Amino acid sequence: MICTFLALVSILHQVMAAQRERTFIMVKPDGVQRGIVGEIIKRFEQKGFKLVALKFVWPSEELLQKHYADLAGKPFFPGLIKYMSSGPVVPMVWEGLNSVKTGRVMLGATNPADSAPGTIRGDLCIQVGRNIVHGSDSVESANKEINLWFTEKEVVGWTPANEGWVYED
Ligand code: IDP
Ligand code: MG
Repeated sequence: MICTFLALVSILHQVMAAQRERTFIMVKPDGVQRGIVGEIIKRFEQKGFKLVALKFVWPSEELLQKHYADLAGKPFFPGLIKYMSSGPVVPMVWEGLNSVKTGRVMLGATNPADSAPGTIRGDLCIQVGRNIVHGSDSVESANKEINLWFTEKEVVGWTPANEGWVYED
């Protein structure tokens, strides 16, 4: 009986740990130019998510075309690539329980006109074509984006000292 219980607890732990997924968050060129990088990092840090990768790069159009491949047919695509390649960006990987879904909630709606106050876009920007930050929309696209922007070595596994105060198990 106790063994069954312990086995169930162990499975539960594994499921919870598996959900400590990774999401790809990127401060766009307007976020960098406007000096909002620290504010965006602060929100993810204060939430309790764990930073596992970060860099400062001026991305090529080729990389951005791969990143936004799903949107290639959209009328705003050329403008999007021009905007995103207009200056340096800050790609990051954040890890935590449901980080993909929660990350999107923290970003707010794509169009800042529809983003709720309290969200990053809702508080800090105005127009959809200058919405300061990107966040993965699914675990699958997060994995694709992480592999596109980072090498395996650039993503650093570590255990924060406060982990037991962020998660109950
Ligand atoms: P998301 O960034 O919230 O995931 P997507 O639909 O994936 O939104 O669009 C990617 C990016 O393309 C948006 O964040 C925004 O910068 C840009 N974008 C989306 N729709 C429009 C539009 O109607 N006009 C201009 N830019 C747009
Ligand atoms: Mg998207």
